[in-house]
Amino acid sequence: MDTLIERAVSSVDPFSHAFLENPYPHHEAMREAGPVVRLERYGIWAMARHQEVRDALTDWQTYCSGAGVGLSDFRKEPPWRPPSIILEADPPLHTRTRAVLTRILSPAAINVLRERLVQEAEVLIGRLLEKREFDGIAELAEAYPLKVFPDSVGIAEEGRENLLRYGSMVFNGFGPRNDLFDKAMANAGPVRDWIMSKCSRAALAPDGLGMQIFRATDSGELSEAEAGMLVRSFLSAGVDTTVYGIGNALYCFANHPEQWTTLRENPSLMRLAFEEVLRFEAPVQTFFRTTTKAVDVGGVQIGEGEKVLLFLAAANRDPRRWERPDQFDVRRRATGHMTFGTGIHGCVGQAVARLEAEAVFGALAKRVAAFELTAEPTRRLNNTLRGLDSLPLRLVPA
Ligand code: OVV
Repeated sequence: MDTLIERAVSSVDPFSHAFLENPYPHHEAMREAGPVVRLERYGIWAMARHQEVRDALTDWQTYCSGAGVGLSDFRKEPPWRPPSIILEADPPLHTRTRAVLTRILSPAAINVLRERLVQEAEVLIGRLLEKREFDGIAELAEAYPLKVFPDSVGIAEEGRENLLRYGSMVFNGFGPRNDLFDKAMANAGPVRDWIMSKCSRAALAPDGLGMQIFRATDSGELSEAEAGMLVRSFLSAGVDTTVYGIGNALYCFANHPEQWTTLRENPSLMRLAFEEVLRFEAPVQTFFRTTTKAVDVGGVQIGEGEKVLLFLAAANRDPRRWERPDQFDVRRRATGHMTFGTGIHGCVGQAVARLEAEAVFGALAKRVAAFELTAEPTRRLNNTLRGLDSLPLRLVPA
């Protein structure tokens, strides 16, 4: 008997400038095309509906990470850097490394950073209020994480600009070898060397998150080399994600002033409001998985060893899951968005991300009535991340 299910095929390039500039119409087309879509340009599969993205993320036995979570299949071509032992790993290795970071980054453990992070946010916002006009990306969305995150890990001050360069390499590195990839990798050697030099025990402050990883070598839970690799994971995943997240939040509040007013009138909405930013303008748009066996997705057969592109940001606006998905609404119950992923690889640093956002937007809510755009924001295109290059702002004091 012939099947009635037609396989959806698309020629779209999800890493093209046109797509990255405005992905949302393409997300809708992919969601409507079917539960899974063949992207013939790269010979891969894509999922854009909330249910399918969630199901794939929670089934690590079928959708593995060990072959890389970018386009490149590590079983077929060498990765551009040694694979991450948490992001690009499966159980049992992943289970052991993840346990260490889950402990160090638990909400209770991270809460001890709160006072210092709030204090730093208040100092920075005070300075920006005096300036009145500034670039919300360079002077706030980048400046804040670049101060508090390496301070928390226990990294020296000198050379911290390499963190953004490395983040660009890592997140563009999940895409194809396109112009964005080549540009990010142009000065890869010195940037990589700087990063790796910060991943040794000797380079880390005694009281930071980095040295806490090395403490897990005492019990034999990790080797010395593995501890260094997990510090590399902190430096890979901990900066750009929060830079783009804080930048996107500023962009949302500048474009939706009534939502900022609602938030200021109801400070208890702060945590939900940041989740809504993550749903609505996801800083991390996509991750790949690789199938370990043939699988049926809504009647479509996917073979073994196939790359599957999961559109977290499209799941976040799936009308099957959300009412008025294209509306930014800080009162909505936005938890359940896919921006932190879910399942065994769900973002292990999410308590740090939320704490940074609460500190920055808590400080802003006390003193800023509105954000005015003084010029059009410009986008910074990236194979994985969505965010801005510049966001010219004027603060209206409360
Ligand atoms: C979640 C994430 C993003 C990028 C890099 C890594 C993790 C890593 O473990 O290196």
